[in-house]
Amino acid sequence: MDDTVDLGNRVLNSGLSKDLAGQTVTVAGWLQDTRNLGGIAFLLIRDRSGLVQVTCLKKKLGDEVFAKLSGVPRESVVAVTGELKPNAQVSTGFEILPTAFQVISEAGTPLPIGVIDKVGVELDTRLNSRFMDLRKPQVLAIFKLREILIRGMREYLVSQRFMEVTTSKIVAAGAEGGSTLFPIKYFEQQAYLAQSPQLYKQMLMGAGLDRIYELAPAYRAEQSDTVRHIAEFASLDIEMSFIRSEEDVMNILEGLMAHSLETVLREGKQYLDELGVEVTVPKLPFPRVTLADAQKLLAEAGMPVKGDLDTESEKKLGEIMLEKHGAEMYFITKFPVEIKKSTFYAMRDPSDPELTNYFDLDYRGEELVSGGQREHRINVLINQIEEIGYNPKDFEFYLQAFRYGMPPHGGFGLGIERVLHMMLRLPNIRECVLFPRDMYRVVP
Ligand code: AMO
Repeated sequence: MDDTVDLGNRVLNSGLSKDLAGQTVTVAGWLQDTRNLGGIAFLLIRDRSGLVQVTCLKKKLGDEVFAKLSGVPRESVVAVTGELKPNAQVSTGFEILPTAFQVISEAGTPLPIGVIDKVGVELDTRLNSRFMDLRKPQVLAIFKLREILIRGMREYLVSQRFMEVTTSKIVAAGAEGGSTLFPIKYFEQQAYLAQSPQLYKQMLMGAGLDRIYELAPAYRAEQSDTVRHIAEFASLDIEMSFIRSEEDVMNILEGLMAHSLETVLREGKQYLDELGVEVTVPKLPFPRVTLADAQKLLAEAGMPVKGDLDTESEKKLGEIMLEKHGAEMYFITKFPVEIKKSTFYAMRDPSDPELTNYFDLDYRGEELVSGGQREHRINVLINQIEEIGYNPKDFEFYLQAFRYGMPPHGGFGLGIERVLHMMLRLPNIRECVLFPRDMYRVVP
């Protein structure tokens, strides 16, 4: 038995099938499990595409080699060359009979967490050893689906002539209120991590870019420890010009959600099955309910709320919308100025100055998106900045873009992890981030 393997010939496990019977193949990956039955041992090798069985016969390999191969610790990285042989008893329909076997990197024991053990492990423990946790197919499935979802979103935005941009995440002023800003020392100045590309998206409308999107991290110093807040999330932001009202923005958002969920269903079935979840593509148009009507519905259901919806009433509204409209996704529109006051850039409803042209998109009771029509008239915008006690001078870099020709525009910010959290019915949003950040976690 050769103990070196030429990795140049390596193929993914998913590239093998019983059609390759009799051929010599090379695979490499993590040794997931070994079943040693005395005269025969089955080694399961996992790569990102799936599992392959390597069958070792003591008679053929000799005692010493057989003992060595069947004694390699679980989760070691190994490479194997051997003959592919059909075998109806193996779930893939074939096995590999090794002619060369190399232990590339031996795993220590015991493992920090098991990869195949069914014992429930706390999320915190899993996150502490995330590299190992990610080896589990059910965990990997979340990130495969994340990638498919994002691909669907990009595809849709490109089809609607949106241009991808990248804006700085180091900023001099917040856009979403001071309480969740992360201050950073930036050379000799005070700066912050961007909570949202808000002000930059709008400046790009002043630059004439017309339709843009950005997918980038956004930072929030969230002081509360909840299952739906993280300190760093992936924000999909869009901004578009020459809109008639927020309805034009909502139409894009509906199309985006329907197309991306369709993509997930079409291309991610195997991963949804791995997680045991079913996803339904939302029908267009999504129901729209004003915040005032949502409050009425909640009062009728015995849960009166004044002002903005809290977590519990959002959840309840999700149940009501499902029951009343059969809708998992719906818009809450016409947020009052009182609630959106800190959103100084929000346009107020021309027919009712108490209301804004702002909306949320909720998915089964959780907010995925906030957006609306922006105020593009500089004088009104300056008034709104002053109304909440900010100094327009601090926003001069932004206001400049409104002085020399700014079209009517609007957009939204969507939390990617929120979509996954609800779509995959996961208990905690942290499951949708490779290396999540929160009040207590900054490693790994
Ligand atoms: P908002 O502050 O509502 O709006 O954020 C938009 C969306 O971002 C997601 N999100 C979060 N996800 C996880 N953890 C968090 N701590 C967190 N905070 C926000 C949510 C939310 O709906 N500038 C506006 C957007 C716009 O008007 O274009 C903004 O940032 O899914």
